[in-house]
Amino acid sequence: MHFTVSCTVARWPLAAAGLLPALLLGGCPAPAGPCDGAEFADPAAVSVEAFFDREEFELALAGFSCLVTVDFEDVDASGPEPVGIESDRYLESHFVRIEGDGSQYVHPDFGLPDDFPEAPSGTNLFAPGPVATSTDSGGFETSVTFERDGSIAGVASFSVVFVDADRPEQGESSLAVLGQDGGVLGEESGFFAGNASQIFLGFVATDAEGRPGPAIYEVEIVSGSEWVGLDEAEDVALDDMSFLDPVPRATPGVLGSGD
Ligand SMILES: [Ca+2]
Ligand SMILES: [Ca+2]
Ligand SMILES: [Ca+2]
Repeated sequence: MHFTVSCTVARWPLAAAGLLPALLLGGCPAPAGPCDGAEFADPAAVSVEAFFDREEFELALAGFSCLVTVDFEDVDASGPEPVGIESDRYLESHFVRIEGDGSQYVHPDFGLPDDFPEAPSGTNLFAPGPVATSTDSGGFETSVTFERDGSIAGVASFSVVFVDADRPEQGESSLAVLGQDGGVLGEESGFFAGNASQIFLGFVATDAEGRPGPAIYEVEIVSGSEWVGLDEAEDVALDDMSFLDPVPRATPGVLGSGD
């Protein structure tokens, strides 16, 4: 079973507001054909593959729709303190909910310029809260889900960039993608590189013919082992959460049961 979805870029106000260049820099391949009418595979018939190589990831999506990217550049975080954002900040514009352990923050370096000298896109990075206190080392886990047209939704790909994952012995970072029933479809953990490194990691769900299918309903991200600005154990920030057009689960006559 195949089904279609429209995904004209103009629907996203952020693109219209001048963020399209950032979106393109964030890894959106030039669509080989029109986004409207793109054919997704049946989510039940797909398997999931991980990519640490951005080019290979984009190749797996080649000619298929365009990626949507949350690059956090719309947040004014030019002051010294991290800026809190709501988990539904990108719900209307991107159909995505980004939820930290208790809160969510954006800042260029979270007070650690040696670890975060530059962002993968623009100047802003993301990190989950809560901020560390004298008795609590704060948050380091993020849940990403998708909602559209009043329904939870699935995506055929998800990628994110981990920044400064350089102390795995103090806390492993990981990325897991979950299916509609909450089962883990794919997971990578323990990856690391040098100080201030930027590690791309993406998952693509495809059928046997390589056609992407919207099988990913939730993404769980572990970024380090403490609030990103604590500087005691493993501090890791995130940027550029990208995914193919979310497809609502309950689409009568398209997904069948729609339950
Ligand atoms: Ca950014
Ligand atoms: Ca570091
Ligand atoms: Ca680190």
